[in-house]
Amino acid sequence: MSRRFFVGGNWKMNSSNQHLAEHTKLLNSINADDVEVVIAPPSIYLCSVRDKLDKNIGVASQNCYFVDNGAFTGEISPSMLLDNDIRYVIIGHSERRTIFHETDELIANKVAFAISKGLIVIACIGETLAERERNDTLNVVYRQLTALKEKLENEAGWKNVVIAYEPVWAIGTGKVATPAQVHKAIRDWLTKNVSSKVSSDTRIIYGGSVTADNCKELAHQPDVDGFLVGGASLKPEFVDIVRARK
Ligand code: G2H
Repeated sequence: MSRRFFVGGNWKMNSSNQHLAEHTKLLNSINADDVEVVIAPPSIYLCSVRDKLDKNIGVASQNCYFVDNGAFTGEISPSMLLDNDIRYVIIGHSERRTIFHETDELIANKVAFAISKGLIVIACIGETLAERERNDTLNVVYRQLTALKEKLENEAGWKNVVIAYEPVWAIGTGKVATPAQVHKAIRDWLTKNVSSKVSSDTRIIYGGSVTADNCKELAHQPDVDGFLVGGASLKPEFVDIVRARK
């Protein structure tokens, strides 16, 4: 099956009512039905962005917890997201892993719970600079994937997962990876450890300093099925990134 190109805009802790009013107008003008476009604003803006965007553009939370409700101050649950027609969630972003000390196990629990509730999960993996310099890139990526596999259990669990490979050293630094080799390794890992169907169906997207200038070359690398874009997703150039395959 052919994999639909996927472009996520991860606004991180940025934007404002004024910015999102202007930016959503621009996003609605993109007209790229062959691309799955998903915008992840800070949670306080989720419903406003949902209301302003055309229905063919998805909205993602940048995080969620693995319990439906209860005494978990500051958290948001998958059922609350779905109750508000937010159908996607980013889980395991390196900023959650490094700044907020989220472990592989916590992330895997969150991914599995979100999937079980019906969300589409953008699951982030990737190595730090130190790990890369130790030649540990694939060991780290395989460890993060194995944690997911242990919780997702079967093929069906992977159906609504988009894997975002984001080398930490490339995030917001202007340094861009040449991700084709790692993407191929991830796909081979899926073939060997999950199934060839999951391997051929799963979108593996790249994140880390994607811009209008480098997106075309990246978009045509084998096994790169789209992007998770940070800084550039807040700017007009995001439109060019969505159209990177054109
Ligand atoms: C990686 C990416 C978005 P940026 O975090 O997830 O951010 O494009 O700013 O490197």
